[in-house]
Amino acid sequence: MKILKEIANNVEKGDSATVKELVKTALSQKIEAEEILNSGLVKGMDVIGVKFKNNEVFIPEVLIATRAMKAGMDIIEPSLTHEKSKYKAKIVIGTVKGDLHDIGKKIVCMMLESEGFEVIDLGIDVSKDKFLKCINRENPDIIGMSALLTTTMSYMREVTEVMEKVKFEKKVKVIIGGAPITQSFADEIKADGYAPDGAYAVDLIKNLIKK
Ligand code: B1M
Repeated sequence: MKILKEIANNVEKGDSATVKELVKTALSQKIEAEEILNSGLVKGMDVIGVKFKNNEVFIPEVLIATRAMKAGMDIIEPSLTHEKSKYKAKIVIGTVKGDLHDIGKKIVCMMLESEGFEVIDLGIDVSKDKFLKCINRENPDIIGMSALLTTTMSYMREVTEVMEKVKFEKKVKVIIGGAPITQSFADEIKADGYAPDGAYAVDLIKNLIKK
């Protein structure tokens, strides 16, 4: 669809104002919010990701594209909220210590909220102490960790290790995700699940809370 391509192109260019307008227009054309997200906004970020990797763009361009992506996400967020589902669970989520990437985590939070889950977003650079304090304070059903760097994914293991006792006492489950994460890494660090994207995270949590 032409408008989705234009959204992707303008995320890539970092033109926040145009992204906002295009997203509003796409919604008024009754294009599903999830489609705008996945085939428009995320597509644009994907292109920036490849260019960043190939040294065709640098951090300033990536930051400007991030801002444009977030501007679009703010517009679609209310449209993603469907009727509250019968699934009730409290989820605490954060990007692990040392890692500042938060776009993917925010998408996951938005998708979970749209399913009626209660989400507490601890933000970025979240230490194991902060996760633990939050478990004791909030009694969540699920802890979700996100990491985008191969250097920070190992911190997830530190969190699952310190959580081993409390996980059992509080009956909390741990899920992980982010570009470098795999199911085998999740198994290795004894996480209860891995989700490659937001939609999968929703299904994974529905299954975990049934158990
Ligand atoms: Co960064 N960065 N970055 N960066 N950055 C990557 C991740 C990189 C792959 C780029 C590259 O080289 N190709 C590379 C990592 C290489 C590696 O570790 N192997 C990289 C690097 C190297 C760096 C710096 C070290 C660069 C530097 O300073 N020299 C630095 C590190 C800073 C730090 O964190 N300490 C850095 C900085 C930045 C910016 C600040 C400029 C910016 C982040 C802005 C922000 O997030 N507010 C940025 C960005 C934007 C990227 C890329 C281009 C895009 C990431 C993104 O938002 N993708 C990225 C390249 C890439 O991934 N292709 C890159 C879109 C998003 C929708 O996808 O985040 O994968 P994603 O989320 C998905 C799934 O992964 C999953 O669902 C999401 C939705 O579908 N998911 C979960 C994510 N979390 C989940 C949690 C779950 C379940 C699913 O359950 C809890």
